[in-house]
Amino acid sequence: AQSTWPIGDEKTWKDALAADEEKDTDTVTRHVVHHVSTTLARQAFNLDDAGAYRACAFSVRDELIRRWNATTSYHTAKAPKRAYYLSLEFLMGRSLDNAVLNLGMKDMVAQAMGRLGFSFEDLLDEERDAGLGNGGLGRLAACYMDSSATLNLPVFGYGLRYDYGIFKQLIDENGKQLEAPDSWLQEGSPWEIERPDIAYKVRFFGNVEWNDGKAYWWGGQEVIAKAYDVPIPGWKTKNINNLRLWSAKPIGGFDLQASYCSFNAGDYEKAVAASQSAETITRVLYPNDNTYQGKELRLKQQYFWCSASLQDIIRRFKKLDLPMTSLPDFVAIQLNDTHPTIAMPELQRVLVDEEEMEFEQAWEIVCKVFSYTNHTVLPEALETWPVPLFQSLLPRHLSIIYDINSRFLHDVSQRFPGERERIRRMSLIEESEPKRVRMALLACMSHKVNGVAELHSGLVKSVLFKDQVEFYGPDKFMNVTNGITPRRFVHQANPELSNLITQCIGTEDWLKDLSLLKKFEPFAQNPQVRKSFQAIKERNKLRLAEIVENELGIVLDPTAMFTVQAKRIHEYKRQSLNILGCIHRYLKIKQTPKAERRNICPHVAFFAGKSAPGYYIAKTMIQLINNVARVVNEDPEVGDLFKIVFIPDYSVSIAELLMASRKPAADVSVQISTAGTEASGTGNMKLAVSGALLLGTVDGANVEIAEEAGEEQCFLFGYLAEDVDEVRYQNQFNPSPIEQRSQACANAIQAVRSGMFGSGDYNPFLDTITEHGDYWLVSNDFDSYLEAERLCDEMFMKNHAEWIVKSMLTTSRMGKFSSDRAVAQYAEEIWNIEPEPVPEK
Ligand code: B1N
Repeated sequence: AQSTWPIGDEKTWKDALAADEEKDTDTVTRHVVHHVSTTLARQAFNLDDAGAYRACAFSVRDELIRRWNATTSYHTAKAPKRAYYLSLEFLMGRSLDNAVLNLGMKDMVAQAMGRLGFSFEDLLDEERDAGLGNGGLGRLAACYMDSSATLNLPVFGYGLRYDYGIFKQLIDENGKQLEAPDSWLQEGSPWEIERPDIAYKVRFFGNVEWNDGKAYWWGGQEVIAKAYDVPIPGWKTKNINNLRLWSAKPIGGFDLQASYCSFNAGDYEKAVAASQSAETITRVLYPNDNTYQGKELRLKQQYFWCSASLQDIIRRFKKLDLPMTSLPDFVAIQLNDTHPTIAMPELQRVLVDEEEMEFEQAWEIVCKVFSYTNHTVLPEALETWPVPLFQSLLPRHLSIIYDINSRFLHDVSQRFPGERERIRRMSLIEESEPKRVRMALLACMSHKVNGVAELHSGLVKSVLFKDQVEFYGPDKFMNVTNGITPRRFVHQANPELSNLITQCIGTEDWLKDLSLLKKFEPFAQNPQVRKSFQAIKERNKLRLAEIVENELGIVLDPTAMFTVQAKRIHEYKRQSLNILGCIHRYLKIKQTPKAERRNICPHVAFFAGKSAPGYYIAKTMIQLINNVARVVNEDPEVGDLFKIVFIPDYSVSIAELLMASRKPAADVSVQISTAGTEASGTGNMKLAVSGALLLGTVDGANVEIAEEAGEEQCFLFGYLAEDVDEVRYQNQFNPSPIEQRSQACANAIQAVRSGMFGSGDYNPFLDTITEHGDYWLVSNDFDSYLEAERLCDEMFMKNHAEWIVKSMLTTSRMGKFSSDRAVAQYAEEIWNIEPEPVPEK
């Protein structure tokens, strides 16, 4: 039966809504002016680019919200099974260009802004990045939100609304990294919708009391989680999904009343201090990538976010008026790494303590609802929380974890009688001093565990969770290779290339089915198209060179080979190998007689990336890169043969610029992690779709990129993952002299020690290679790295036509690496959810 209209006159409502739906340049212009004069309270006389950007963004946001409302009410009415993506990081970058492209409004909006006297392209640069993440893990979450919306999948994101995102990186006059706070909300963000109506209480600390076998958790500190919603548009679809970010607020009413009662200066100040302590929870993103730092505030962030998200999920489920046992038919929750693992014991607590369910039955439900993605096998990144910290912050959860553990270990010892060592390894509690909770093993109790590239998933099964595979069986463990959104990283970032592909294959559909890129492959044999492809790359390189000259004062030869290594600075990613290779190249140029120098392939080595503020060796590497750059770039003998550029403050927007960009300028993609350490990498995919050739180790998704592109298109080198342990052991316990491992490496290191690149304190970093067992195999891989570079140079110089063909083949064969493919796989193989497109009326 048709439901009756809930309030007021139906026609009035519907006409008003319909009137807003017609969109053309005139109406967009009117809406923008409306926002200028009302939302901003400004006029043509005092409107600058920043203001015009905001007014424009607000009118685009209006359109997003209209469609978001339609999606929300459709999904609420239909109540399909949904997936919830829990991630502590969402690296969204900028939203305006992405939104107008997805909505199909770009031309209209650009025209409207043009009429009002602004350049739309200039306005795009007014937007601040939403930098609520560190690197690949956070950007992956953002790509998956984009793909879920594009595929019309009912996926809901949950994260934290940090007041401060990833810090801003500055480079001082000594080449060192400095950090400044990223106050991205200073001017407010047009892309979030404040939801004062959606708020939950979250408890910390306190006591657990038992009564009749029932646990009561009470006392401690309570704070409010308040929701902010970020609409997520998909490519050419009416569906708009939601990303809900929580912000911590003090419990106003309660504290205030208490301080009215016994009012004195001391209490009042205490109340204010308590409110500040509440807000501290979502103050700032932890700036570590791939390392664990056991801080109490971080565990508070994790529980705050998981508790609020679960309350929200359960409230939505309860509207269906079904028994709790059917929760897994309506809810799938994906854990993005172990950061949200506390959500598992939290759901158990709700089911047992609040819904009064049997422990065993509740735990079965919990395991069915959750699934877990592992993103790293590096031991230093694995979360293990000290038991005393857990005991004080989350006493009830600790007791639940102990309960689960004793049941679990009982099962293990039944299966493997007498294997005490195995039981010790598999316990959720590490018997260290103090004891620690192993979050990854808890997450493994969920119904599916996946790694993020074939090689990585293999290591997850054979090394990290070997015991767990033996216990649970192999079916629980799987691979979903990462992907990237082609909308942002090709269409938006590299519009000329996007247009060329569309022209050649005669449809834009490849943007939502990236496997269609293979239709571009035959055009690699077409000289006309080859010329256009090369021209696009050259224009992009020229534009990048202009930006580098304007911003950094370094003059580049745009015909030189551009190599790009853009990612967090980390020992395992081996910017060390790259910069020592640069020093080797520099020394070689200096040794080459002038007449022979024209045989050298001109090079520009781009570096970009942040180091965690407390990561001393990584910071030293940044300093070395900058100081080598200074010496090389100022050496007149070198000239155009070699330049080194460190692009400061790497962000999603800079990535768009460097990799696959409005200026996608890389010829060579540098992906040189020690084999077995980079779980997947996603920058490798961004660079490859834009036609950069891979110079890399046999690691992470490099393997699959080479498989797809064909090894002839790649320059692979270095020890294989299966051999790393042995080499490492040799380095540690039976080292040969560094000169024997690589004379070239030893020479480059010697050049640094000699003071050629200034007097920075490089020794602690260099000693990790020469004195302390070279854990990351820099010296062992050095010569094969140089050989791969040599082949790369030779091809670029001597056979550029072939290079272009290889570049086009690479682009054409990257269909696999769309995040649409990845998300569709999660939907089918893990979440068991279906597309729910909002019907056109
Ligand atoms: O996740 C990316 C992968 O492509 C990268 O290879 C991988 O390094 C990255 C703790 C992490 N793994 N672990 C983290 C980030 C923050 C933190 O606090 C760990 N990031 C990755 C996407 O799968």
